[in-house]
Amino acid sequence: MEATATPTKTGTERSAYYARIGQHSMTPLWEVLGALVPPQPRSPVEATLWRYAELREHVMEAGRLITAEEAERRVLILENPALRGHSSITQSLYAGLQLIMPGEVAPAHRHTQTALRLVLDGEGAYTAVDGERTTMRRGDFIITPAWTWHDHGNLGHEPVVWLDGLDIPIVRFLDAGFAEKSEAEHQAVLRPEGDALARYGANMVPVDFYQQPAEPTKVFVYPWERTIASLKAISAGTPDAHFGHKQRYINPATGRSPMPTMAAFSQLIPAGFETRAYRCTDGTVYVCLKGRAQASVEGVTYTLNENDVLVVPSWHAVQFHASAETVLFSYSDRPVQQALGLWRELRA
Ligand code: GTQ
Repeated sequence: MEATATPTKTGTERSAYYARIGQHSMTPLWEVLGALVPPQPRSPVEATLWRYAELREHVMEAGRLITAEEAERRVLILENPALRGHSSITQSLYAGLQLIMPGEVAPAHRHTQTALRLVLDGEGAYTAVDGERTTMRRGDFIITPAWTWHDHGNLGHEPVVWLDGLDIPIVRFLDAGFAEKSEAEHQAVLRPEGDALARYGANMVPVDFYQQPAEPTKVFVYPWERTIASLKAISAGTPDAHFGHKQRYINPATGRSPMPTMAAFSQLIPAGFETRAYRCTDGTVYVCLKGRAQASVEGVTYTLNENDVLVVPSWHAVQFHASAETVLFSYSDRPVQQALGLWRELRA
C-alpha cells in the first residue's frame, strides 16, 4: 500500500505560498503550533528585582517635576524589561510606585480596573474609597474595587509612597476599560474611618447582608498591625516547607479573594529558614515588607531588602532563604486562572 502524499516542497515554494495566503490575512498554523500550544508555560516575562534604595531618589524627583494634580496619578510604572512599552510587570498585571507630597490631592476618579495599594514609605496620606477615608500606614494592604470612586491625599508632612497593583493588562486584553473623572476634586466623606472594617471585617456582617460571589469585598483595608499580629502568632508553629507561614487575604463575607482578578498573600519566613522549590502558573509580584531574604528564581539569586519588588514569572521555580525574619507581601492573577480551571502548582 502506498503511503499518503508527503510533499517535499522547498523553503522558497513555501515562502511564496505564505506570501499569497498572507494577502488573505491567513497564516499557516504549522509554523507556530509549538509556540501556541507549548508543553508547559514559556513565559516571556523576565524575573526582575527593583531595589527600593535605588529607586527612591527617582520617585522623589518626580515630585519636583510634576504635581499630583497635573499628573492625575504621579506614578512610576515598574515595567518588566521583556515587556517595555506595555505598562506591565507580568502579562496580566501592572505595578507602579505612586508618590503623593504633603498637601497634595490625587483627584477623584473611577475605572473598571481594580487596584490594590501596599503602603511602603512615609506617613500622613489617606485614600478614600466610595465615601470612606483610610489612613495609609506602612504595610497596610488597601483595595480600590472596580468602579468605586477614589482619591488620595496627604495631610502629613512627608512624601508618601505606595505600590499600586492593578489588573490593567487583563482589562485591556478584554477591551473592557471604562473610566470617568469626578466633578469634585475629592469625594465627600460619608462614613467615619474604620466603618467598613467594623461592619464587614470583624467576623460579622450586617444582619441582612448577603454578598454575591463575584462582588468585591466591602473590607477595603487590611491593616498591617492585624497582618503582622496574625503572622507572628502563627509563626509559633511549624513552617510549611514551601512557604514558611503563608496566608491568603480574603473577602470575609465570601471566603474568596478580596478582588475577582487579583489574589494577595502575606508570608512570614523565619530567620534561617529556606523554602523548597515551588512553581505555579500565576506569575507573582513579591514585596519585602520586613527583613532580608535571598530569592532564587530558576537558580538566579536576588537579595531582597525592605520595600524591594521582585517579579517571579509563571512556572519559574522560586525558593526563599531568609537571612533575618522576613515578611513578604505578594499578588497575582490566581483567581482568574482558578475561575477558568487553568491554575496549576508544582511542589518540589
Ligand atoms: O490610583 O487610581 O498606578 O488609576 C494606575 C492607574 C494608580 C489610581 C495607578 C490608576 C491609579
